[in-house]
Parts: sequence; C-alpha cells; structure tokens
Amino acid sequence: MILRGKIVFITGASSGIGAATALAFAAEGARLLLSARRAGKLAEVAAQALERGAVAVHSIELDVRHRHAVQTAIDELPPDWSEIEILINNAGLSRGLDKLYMGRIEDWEEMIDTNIKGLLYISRAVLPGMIVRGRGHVVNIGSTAGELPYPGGSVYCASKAAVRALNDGMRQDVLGSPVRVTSVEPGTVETDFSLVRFRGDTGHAAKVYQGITPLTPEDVADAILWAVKGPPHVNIARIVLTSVDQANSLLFSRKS
Ligand code: NDP
Ligand code: 8X3
Repeated sequence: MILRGKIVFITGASSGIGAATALAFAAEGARLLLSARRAGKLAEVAAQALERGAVAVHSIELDVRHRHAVQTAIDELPPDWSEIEILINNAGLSRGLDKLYMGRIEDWEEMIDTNIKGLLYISRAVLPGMIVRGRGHVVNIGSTAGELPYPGGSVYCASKAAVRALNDGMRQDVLGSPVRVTSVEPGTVETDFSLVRFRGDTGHAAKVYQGITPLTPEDVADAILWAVKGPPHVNIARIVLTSVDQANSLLFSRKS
C-alpha cells in the first residue's frame, strides 16, 4: 500500500505513540489529520511532521469523549480532508493504580469514556465513509493489559479488553468490504502514559520503566506502519509486541 498523499487520521497525536506514528506516516508522504485536546502540543507535532515529509497536516482540537463534537468535527472537515483512508484509534489513558474496591469512580469513568466510548464515537463517525468509498483501514491501539489484567489496573485492563473485542467485532462487521481492521497491542512503552496515570508524580512514573528497556513509541509506530503498508488484500488482525524484558502484562525481568 502506497501512503503518499493518503489521509491518515490519528487520535491522541499530541504525544507518545500517536506523535511517533504521525512522524512515521509523515516520512511516507501521507497527509495527516491529527487530533488531541492540547492544541499547542499538536502544533509542535504538526511542524515536525511537515519537516519529516508529510504532504500536509490538518489539526483538530478534540476531546474524544464528546460525542457530538466528534461527529461535528468529522462532518465539518474541509472537503479535501474528508476522505479518511486510515484511522488510528490511539487516544487513551490510565488513571490510578488502586484496588477495585478503593478505586476513584471518576477515574473509572474517564478511562471508560476515553478508551472505549471515545474509540466508538470516532469509529462511528469515520467508518461509514470508508464503507461507501470501498477502501480504508482502522488500527485500534489495544494493550497486553487487555489480555491479562494486573493488580490495581482492572478498569484500565477491562477498557483494553473491550478494545480487543471491538476490534474483532469491527472486523466482522466490515466483512464484504475491502476495509481492514487491525489491533496493535503493545506491552510497556515509555511515554507520558505513567505520568498521566500517576497525575504528574515523576518518581512513581519512572519506577514503571526501572531496570527494563521498555518499548519506545517509535517501535509501536513501526508495527502500525507495517500492518498498514501490506498489500490491500492482507488484513493483519492483531499485533502483540513487548520489550524482551517483558513476557506479559504481569511478568518483567528487571535488572534493578
Ligand atoms: P501518552 O499519554 O503519551 O498519549 C496519550 C494521547 O492520548 C495524548 O495525545 C492525549 O492527548 C490523548 N488523549 C487522552 N485523552 C484524550 C481525550 N479525552 N481526547 C482526545 N485525546 C486524548 O500515552 P501513550 O502514547 O502511551 O498512549 C497512547 C495509547 O497507547 C493509549 O490508548 C494507551 O492506552 C495505549 N498504550 C500505551 C502503552 C504504554 O505503555 N505507554 C502500552 C499499550 C497501550 P491530549 O492530552 O492532548 O488530549
Ligand atoms: C499500557 C501499558 O504497562 O499498563 O497499556 O500494561 S501497561
């Protein structure tokens, strides 16, 4: 699949995996539609993407939890940005690492609203156009956490188990069209993810990556790009990738 000039929509493109994916697709000469809540960060990624070779970048300040805002943002895209070819459902987060019976209900709602409902709203707005045009690819960012829950992470892990189910269901529902659906499920990746989870506590966040060589956002971007660049008749259903220092979401080999 040649990506030059193709419209690639990446949610959560302001940092981490989303930003790295934007730069990877930029180097292929794609046209990038980038969204997130932090417009300033998005502008930085957009500038880097243009330097890397993106043909054009269009940024949208968007909170994926807001159903009507999502639909309006897609409906009101400029005509030359409306034919989204590739959607990367990446926006997501975790909050807290509390036992279920001690968890903050606001944290649960934020994770469920972003990781599950946000992905659904975006997909509902974008997929019909792909079906009508008879082409497209949706990449859903899951996690090894969706396969095996870890203590304190049950709601985050459940949200990623939901992403896996939605990915597999989505693939069934587009069957009969050439639209492709892939989930990319990384283990631990060093991004702002832990900083967000621990609400800016840098010491706590650093411990997550202590003594291991975690995946980088670029490693995940490479996997996404590989799935998308394959021949149009090949659908990669699922990619699970971890650092060699991680066997699954529970088991790590830490050197310190
Ligand atoms: P980051 O915190 O670096 O990036 C998260 C991105 O999601 C940001 O761009 C953020 O943008 C965006 N986002 C969060 N909430 C919303 C919202 N309500 N509306 C729109 N955008 C939102 O973390 P990662 O890059 O690590 O996370 C990206 C995805 O990868 C997530 O789905 C995460 O669950 C998944 N993942 C991460 C792993 C890891 O170890 N880091 C491993 C496996 C999966 P902004 O704040 O500007 O809105
Ligand atoms: C995010 C990574 O380490 O919480 O999915 O499983 S982790």
